[in-house]
Amino acid sequence: MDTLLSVLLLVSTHFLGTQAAANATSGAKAIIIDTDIKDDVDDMGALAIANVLHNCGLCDLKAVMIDTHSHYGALAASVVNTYYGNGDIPIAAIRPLTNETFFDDAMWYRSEYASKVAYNWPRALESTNRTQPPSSLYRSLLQSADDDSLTIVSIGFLNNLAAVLNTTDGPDLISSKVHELVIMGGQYPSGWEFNFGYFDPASTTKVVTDWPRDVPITYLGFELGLNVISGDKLRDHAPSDSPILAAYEWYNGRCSTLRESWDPLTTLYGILGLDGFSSLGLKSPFTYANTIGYNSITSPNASNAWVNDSSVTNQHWLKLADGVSNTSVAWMLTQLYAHDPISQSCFG
Ligand SMILES: [Ca+2]
Repeated sequence: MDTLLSVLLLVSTHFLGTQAAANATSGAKAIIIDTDIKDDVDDMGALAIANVLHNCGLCDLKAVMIDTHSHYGALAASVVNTYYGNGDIPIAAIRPLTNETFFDDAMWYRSEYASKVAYNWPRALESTNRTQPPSSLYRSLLQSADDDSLTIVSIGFLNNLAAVLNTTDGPDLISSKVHELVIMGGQYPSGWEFNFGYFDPASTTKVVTDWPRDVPITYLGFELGLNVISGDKLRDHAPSDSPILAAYEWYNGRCSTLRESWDPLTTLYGILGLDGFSSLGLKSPFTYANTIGYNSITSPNASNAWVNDSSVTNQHWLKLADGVSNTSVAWMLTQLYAHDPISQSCFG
């Protein structure tokens, strides 16, 4: 993946500080990230990728929506945005806010990072109390967006999007303004997965079932991210003051920065799609695993299964393209996590 980064370096020479304004007028792909940042560290990697590619002019990161209640989530997101010079990007958080921190009662070896990052790095967001609710920020962004212009990347739970769908004109707004919904969730062709079933399976059912059928949806499933282990030797590559590095170290513990890559892969596809790679003269690391059909929820715990219906062609799930290895994609992600924001080019 050195080749990819070299090409991006050549096509992206914007300096930091002026990128938000440049993106707004350049037609860069408008992105909203919807995240449960705090529960897993791969949301930090995903948000780093969104910021790096935003600074490269390859996307226009419009907002970060927090879909869990801990007030540390929005603060950690603000640290990442601020670290990359994008502290002015709006962050919205659901209410009520809590002081909940991560506790690993599943594997019993991972640790809290969001509160530590929040209170040891500069951030533009002083208090999560100052954020607006995601439903109102979604609505204002949808209302002001050009038709077919917004890509929503969901790397957490689907409660925020279900809330938008449940408003009177929400489905029409989504139908006219959203270009694509990209979701990390589910297993393919069938199974149970955390984002779909753990927190709010009813909202998952709402979004998967009732999302306007004229808007494409692309899913990245548990089975894909599970096998891409990124962050290897991150300390050797990232600046020592990187909050991304610190989060990976705190979360993993015992000197490891290795983590599965569900959210970073989803975000990379959400920004570059399939064509974004080919337009750079590169083969996409992703391909669609199906040509027809749609996702369906098959039980109250939000287990899912693909329905092979030839009349539906705008829903897909992702797999790695032929010849693309898990390790090569992981290395690309690791380099993006490690990007130094003071560099005057996008990479290096
Ligand atoms: Ca997540």
